[in-house]
Amino acid sequence: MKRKVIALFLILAVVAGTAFANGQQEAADGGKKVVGFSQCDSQQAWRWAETESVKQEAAKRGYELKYNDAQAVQANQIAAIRSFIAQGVDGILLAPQVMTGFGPVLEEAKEAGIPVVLLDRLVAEDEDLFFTFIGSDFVWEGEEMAKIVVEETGGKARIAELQGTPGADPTIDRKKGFENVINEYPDMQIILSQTGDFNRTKGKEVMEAFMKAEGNNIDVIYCHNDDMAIGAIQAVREYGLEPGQDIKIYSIDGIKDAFQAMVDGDLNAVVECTPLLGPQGFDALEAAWRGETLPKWVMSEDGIFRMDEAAALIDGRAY
Ligand code: GYE
Repeated sequence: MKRKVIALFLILAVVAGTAFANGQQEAADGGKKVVGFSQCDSQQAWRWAETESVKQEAAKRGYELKYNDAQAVQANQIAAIRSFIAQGVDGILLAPQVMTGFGPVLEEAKEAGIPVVLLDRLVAEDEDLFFTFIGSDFVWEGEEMAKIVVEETGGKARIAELQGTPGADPTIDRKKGFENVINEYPDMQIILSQTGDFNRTKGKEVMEAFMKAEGNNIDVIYCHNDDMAIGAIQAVREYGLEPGQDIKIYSIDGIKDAFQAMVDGDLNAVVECTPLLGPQGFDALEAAWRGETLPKWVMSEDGIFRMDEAAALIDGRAY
């Protein structure tokens, strides 16, 4: 009997000791950090890669991640950010759908003392309302793409353009950058231009309409992202022309499917735009938590890839 009491006492002591030790540790490091990630859309391969990168990095660093997919509706995204604020998260990663309309909710996050890091797209709001923007130089992407098109067409082409989501900075700047270059060449002309919403299905639908209207007059298709290019390739083929040959096709992002399309001879070149922003996103939040400042734009390094390089590189692509 006595021995049982002692044993029970020892067990209780060990349990209590462990609880105390855990409590101390939590107090010392403030507990597990909670981060909200508001993703604007999940209908694109590029965004799956970005979401994976964020999820993996959160797990690696031991943070709890609250994930919300706004399904391409800005109101959903604003509601998600409000809910993150109400839950008292320690930081927010925001991949915004468009540039405008986020001011009020960003004010609310600021008042709550929650740092917001913008991933992959910028907002047209006061710079004090976000900690930093991590993403690519979209004007550069458009310019580099146009230089390749000029080179591969001898500076003479009738171009159909598939634009991204209206009001998003990659759409605005990829158009601007491309036009900066082709405006120097009188025989380079955009004859059709419409949004395909950065989306494979819509890209295909718009391209089908373009083919019906001008099928045999199009020399080049410039797509603001790879997903739309994959849709455009299908539309060109269904129309009875050979993508990559009869009509040259160019796009931005560098997803695996685009590399495969280059290997297959359907896509002529891509300018890269990396979606692997998780590590930098959490580095930025940690800097904010330490009270440091970062430049308002942490620019990604991107590459340029032509059709003939794709076969050697496809296996090494991380997304
Ligand atoms: O190119 C596209 C995505 O904002 C950089 O948006 C991103 C772009 C990317 O939907 O595929």
